[in-house]
Amino acid sequence: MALLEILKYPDPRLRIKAQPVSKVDAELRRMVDDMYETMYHAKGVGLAATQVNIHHQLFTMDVSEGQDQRICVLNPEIIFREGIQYEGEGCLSVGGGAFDKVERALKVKMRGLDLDFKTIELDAEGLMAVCIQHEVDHLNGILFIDHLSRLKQDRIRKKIEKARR
Ligand code: GNR
Ligand code: NI
Repeated sequence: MALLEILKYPDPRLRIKAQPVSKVDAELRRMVDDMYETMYHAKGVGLAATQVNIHHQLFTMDVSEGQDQRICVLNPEIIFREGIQYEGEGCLSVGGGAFDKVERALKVKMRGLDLDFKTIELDAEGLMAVCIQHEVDHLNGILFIDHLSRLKQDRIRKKIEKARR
């Protein structure tokens, strides 16, 4: 296994729209193992392939306390959304200590494929629902800060620029 480099905003590669996965082979399985390792190492609850410069529709997630509930979804689609929640979000690809509330659906139903290329459906709410919406956004080239006001985005951009110098 290997740790992968996580792309950091404003890297333009974070804006690439991911392509559907068409098959599961040894290479993809290895990539998923590396994504889990990278996600756990970075203390993230989710990681989209886009963040590690792989532009295929898949993400890993583990929102459990014990880091023992791995979920990997290929070609995810949110097929149902209900309610609203407004919780603080951060992102492994956005530095500068950026953390802010984003409006999301409270509950979602997601459909996708597992690593055996079988259709799976998952009903989620709370943090898992936030994470799914955040990761599906990544696969479409969208970052959580895109949902914030222009003023807040400018502040985050300035903080990141300062931290770089
Ligand atoms: O680790 C993460 N935590 C988190 C907290 C609140 C809302 C979303 C997230 S996802 C983030 C990891 C990440 O950047 N995934 O793309
Ligand atoms: Ni993220």
